[in-house]
Amino acid sequence: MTRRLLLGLAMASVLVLLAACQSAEPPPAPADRVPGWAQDAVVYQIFPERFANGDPTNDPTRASLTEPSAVPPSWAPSDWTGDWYAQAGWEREMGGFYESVYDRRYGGDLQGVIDRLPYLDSLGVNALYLNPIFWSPSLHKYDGRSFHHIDPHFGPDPEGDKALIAEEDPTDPSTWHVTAADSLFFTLLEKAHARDLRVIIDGVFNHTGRQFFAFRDLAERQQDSRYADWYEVRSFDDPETPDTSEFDYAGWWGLDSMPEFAVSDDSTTLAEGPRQYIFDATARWMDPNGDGDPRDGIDGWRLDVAEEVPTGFWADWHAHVRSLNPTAYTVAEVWEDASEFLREGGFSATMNYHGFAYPVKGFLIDNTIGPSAFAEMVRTRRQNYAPAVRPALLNLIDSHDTPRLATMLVNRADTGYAQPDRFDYDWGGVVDLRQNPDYKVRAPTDVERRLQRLVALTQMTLSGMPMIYYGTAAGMWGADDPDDRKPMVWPDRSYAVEDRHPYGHDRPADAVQFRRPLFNTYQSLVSLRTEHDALRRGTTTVLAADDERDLLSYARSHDDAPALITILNRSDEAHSARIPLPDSLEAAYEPVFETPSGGAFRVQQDGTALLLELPPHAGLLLRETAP
Ligand SMILES: [Ca+2]
Ligand SMILES: [Ca+2]
Ligand SMILES: [Ca+2]
Ligand SMILES: [Ca+2]
Repeated sequence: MTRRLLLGLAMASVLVLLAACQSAEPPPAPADRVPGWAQDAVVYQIFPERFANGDPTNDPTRASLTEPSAVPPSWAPSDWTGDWYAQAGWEREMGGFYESVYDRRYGGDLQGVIDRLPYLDSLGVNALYLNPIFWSPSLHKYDGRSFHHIDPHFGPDPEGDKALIAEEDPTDPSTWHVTAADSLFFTLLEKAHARDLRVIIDGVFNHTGRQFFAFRDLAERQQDSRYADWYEVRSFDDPETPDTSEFDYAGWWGLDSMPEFAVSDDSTTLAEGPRQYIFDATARWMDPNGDGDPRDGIDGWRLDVAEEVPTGFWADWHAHVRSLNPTAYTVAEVWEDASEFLREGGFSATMNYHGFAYPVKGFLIDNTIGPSAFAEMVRTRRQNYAPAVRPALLNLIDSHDTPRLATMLVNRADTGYAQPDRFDYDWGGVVDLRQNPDYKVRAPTDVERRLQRLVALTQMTLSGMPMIYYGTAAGMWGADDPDDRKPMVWPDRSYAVEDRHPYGHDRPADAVQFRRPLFNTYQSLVSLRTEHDALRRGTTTVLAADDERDLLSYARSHDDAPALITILNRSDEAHSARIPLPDSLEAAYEPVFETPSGGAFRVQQDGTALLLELPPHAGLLLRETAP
């Protein structure tokens, strides 16, 4: 970022930038950037290495790791059902838990996703977001080695795929093979689409790994490489000094392991080499057979660290994307307000940490803000976006980048934030055990599970596209990366008790198992959302925000569809409440969902008011009855 700012300060660049702005097409209207299906979507996020191992024969090998020589020869794939904090022999040789955990591989793959499509269907979601699936040696694959092939270890023939890929000229798409892994991904798309599940994949276009074909060539041939202008090289190696390498380049966040693509001379887009390559790879996944019909391709992209790539690139890329598929959904990874950026870059939406996850942390998790502040924060942050964008904002609470929801609840704070603006949401100094060894790793209590259900109820009844992180509905817990990437807990497998601690601290022995009642809650809520237009498209009216008693109630209504009313009691006390209904919402209501809780609910109506008795930490959803 700094690098680009500096470049941008050069007068010549400023002039070019101004000229470009004057002649550029205005960004497309929001309605042309947000596909109609987005407002009806409930998304499930899959971290492929940890979701399901459908094919043990393709598991990563020691030789496939980023630096094989850095791990002991006894390295082997890890036990899917073992205690997360227990280290295998090869790991103990490497040192403590956090020294070895990034070299673990569990063997999750695309066959695993295909095998578990019925599970995803049973939860009721209708879209999948897959973390990166392109070839990369790491477990997370944000350091790509190619963008035009699926990771060979996600498919049935890793070594065969690697041999095929070696025959290609990566910059010439006519030489690209369809590998066995590529082909299995196309099968996944076909099977997902047959179930009306859309598929969104991760595009990491800011940087690559060091094994990326262009970077490897550059590292070897230096200024003679045909890829010399693909990266931001600061200095080439001096052959006169054979013992030292002077080769230096820009890396994402200063990391040598993630070299950043160069930008164009006027710094408004990416350099031509990577730009053209990304466009070619984009077309491959959006219309695999190239017949102009995108139905055999993906349905959308999540764009990693989007703000670190020039906005002009995104505007052009979106024109390309929409020419391939006018109903593609694109979601930027931006953690703060992204309204201006989305407009200029042409995105459909952003990951809604700012407008959803932060306020939820403040109110439902930590309870350091009351319902009125929560409602106001959600309303004003949402209003920054164009009306067409609002229902497509990706409302998430946890992801591969944050502690899991259950663990945020276990560690809920009630005071003293280091980052008050975000309620310490995902604040590294707090949620990462390496910086805060007191962050609790235990399973949630019953009260914490009740609070989790309030979060789920809120997520499924507010405006925005809900996204459920894998395992969250199954009851998984875990601190920030790497502990938020444990292998998925499946109902048909049995798991070791989790009783270790990464630093040997005392902790309870926690049974690791699929939590059917919690899954049922998510299932009911997803189904209610799918069933009711008002929850997906409706306007939101706050009916009560009682800071004294921590009660929040809001209605969603849409045309003639039945209205729904959400009521949340975040407090530790039972409360009775009288909630008057405005004229527009006058009707009879019946409960369609209540969170399991320690006490009894009572719902009555007195003319135009709801009379409620609510147990502590309880949530209720009412629906307008047919006249
Ligand atoms: Ca596997
Ligand atoms: Ca040298
Ligand atoms: Ca096609
Ligand atoms: Ca994080």
